Amino acid sequence: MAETESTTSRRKRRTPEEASIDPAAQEMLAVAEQIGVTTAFSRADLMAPCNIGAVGMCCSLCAMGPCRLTKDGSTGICGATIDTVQARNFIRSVAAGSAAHSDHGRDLAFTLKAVANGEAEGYSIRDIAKLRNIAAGYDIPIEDRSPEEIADELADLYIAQFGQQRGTLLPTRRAPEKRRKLWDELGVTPRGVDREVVEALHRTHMGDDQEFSHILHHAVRTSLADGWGGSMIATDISDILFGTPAPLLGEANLGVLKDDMVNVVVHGHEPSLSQMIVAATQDPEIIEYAKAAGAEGVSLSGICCTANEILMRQGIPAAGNFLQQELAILTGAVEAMVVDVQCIMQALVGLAENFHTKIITTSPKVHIKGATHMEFDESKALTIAKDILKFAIDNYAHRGETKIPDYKSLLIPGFSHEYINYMLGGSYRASFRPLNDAIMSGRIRGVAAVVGCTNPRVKHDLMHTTITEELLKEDVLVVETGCSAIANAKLGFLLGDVALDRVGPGLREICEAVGIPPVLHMGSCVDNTRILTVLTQMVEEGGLGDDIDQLPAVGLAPEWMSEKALSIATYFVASGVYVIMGGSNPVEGREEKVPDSVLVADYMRDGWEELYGGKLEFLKEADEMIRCTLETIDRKRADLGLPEYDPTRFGQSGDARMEEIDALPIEERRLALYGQPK
Ligand code: XCC
Repeated sequence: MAETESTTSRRKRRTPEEASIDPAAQEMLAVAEQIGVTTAFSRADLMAPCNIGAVGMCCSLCAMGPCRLTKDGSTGICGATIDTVQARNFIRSVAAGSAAHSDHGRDLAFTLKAVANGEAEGYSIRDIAKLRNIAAGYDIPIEDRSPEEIADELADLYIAQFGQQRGTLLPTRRAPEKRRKLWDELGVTPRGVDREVVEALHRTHMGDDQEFSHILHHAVRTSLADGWGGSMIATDISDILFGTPAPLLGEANLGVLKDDMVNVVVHGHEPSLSQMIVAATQDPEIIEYAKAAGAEGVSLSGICCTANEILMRQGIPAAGNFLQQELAILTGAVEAMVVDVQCIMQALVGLAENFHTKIITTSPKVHIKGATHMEFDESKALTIAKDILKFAIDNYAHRGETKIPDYKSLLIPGFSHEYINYMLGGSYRASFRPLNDAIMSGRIRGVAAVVGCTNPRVKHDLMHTTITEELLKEDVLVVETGCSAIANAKLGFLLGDVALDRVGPGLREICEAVGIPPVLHMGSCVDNTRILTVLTQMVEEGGLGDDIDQLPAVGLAPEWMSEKALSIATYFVASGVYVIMGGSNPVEGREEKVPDSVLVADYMRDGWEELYGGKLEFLKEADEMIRCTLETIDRKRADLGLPEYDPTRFGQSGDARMEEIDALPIEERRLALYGQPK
């Protein structure tokens, strides 16, 4: 039955405690209730997802439809089967996700070009060593050349990757050799970023590709153009221009907003403008301007991946993850929310009308009706950043009552793959050897990447934190990006001493020896490419097989919601990783098998595993995700001939053990230390 006003209004509304585990979010949801405004949480309660669209069985690709395929054997007016329709919808999502990440990379390549030519106000090349390393990897001459000359050539090479028509997308050469050969044999090596995205759209136009596995074959190629293309380019250039992250102290959650300062929240994904806003907040002219307006200064914080970009590099606090964008406005303390691209809810503008908050759009690609548009232009980036801050400061006088939740947590972000390499071996012995050795000995059972969005269809932050907590107890090292990292930061998992009491004995020893938290925050969503690089370096270090699919590693996106997440999942699968997605499965819904047919969901699990050694699976419950993660890690350990995981073998050394011994009476202490009374 179609959803109507009367059926929606009868749906159960969750209490704030049922909607989120985060007390700051709960407080703001209660405020929303009190003042009678909606949020994504309450709108999700009121609107049931379309049960045909949710499982990819609605085809709206031509005007004979939309055709709703509801039962096995049904077809669209053109005869398209459920398999074909689901695969078409899936690849279109992958293409959109790949396009979003890659267009972000393209814009950064243009910024690099402008910086190299002195045409970008306020920017400079911050990481010359990374620039030289990357350029040398592409055979760009680096000796006796200025950073600008090298950057100019690298920018041209990267810009060309988007429009390249034939050949091989260059960053793919960073994948393990065996993997590259496999991609070549299977015909999925991406040629050019734009070409793969365009072909995905062409293939799904009415009357084109109609064999679901053939459509999905190109979905893989399109996703690889993202992970080993556009996203990797974005990460490289962000590091070159804004600095490669290294650990620093940061804060997360809505409590980072300040009562006595002008609060500017940057939200979206691209670091170009937000980095300039960071610089502008330090400008004496801006500080004076804020003081003249009666504030103590300007306090900058972030939401979503823009937050991660400036948190990782400058320690600018994260006000929250995706589902907290509206909640930040509900505090009444935000003078301006400055948005760029991706994950920005249109509802922000309507909500902000209840407060003094100004929503400022800055990208030529993203306008929102009712928002103030102040377009970003790299040639006068610093001037624009200052104009935005002055606009926010002028708005401080209009602030009414504020309700800032008193919750914030410390975290240590900044684990770029370069830093992980350095921290494991130091300046002269930088290497992944200690990590591989720890996995081979069983101190670390395996590695899990817990990444991705938050989604109001599930309890906010709960899946991310439950899965992370359980995997840490099982001695699994967790790496994170995106909104998942912010979720776990709130519980202290990204802070060594807080988290170490909650991890298994072997992992604890390693974290204490190396001096790291058990959850490594590796950045924004485009920075999932850092995880690809880490996996590749683990393979190249030796002892854990000769390709990524042999590593005891699993990827999880338990609260995913965006099309970008599907692209990321697909390129990880094609790189050899078992990927578990939570929430809804966009290719399920068929209950019986038509004879001789394969379910699309089964194909993504079993068919892709046969081809790539990685597989994609949609699981509903956290327990199931944890079980499947551990089973896969243990199976891969066994396949590598590594000792079976046994936590009782470890935990006899390390800080915790020393503290226990120190607390003993002297005789017992000697016994514990030397095995006999002395
Ligand atoms: Fe968006 Fe990157 Fe998802 Fe968060 S995790 S909701 S995509 S901000 Ni990428």
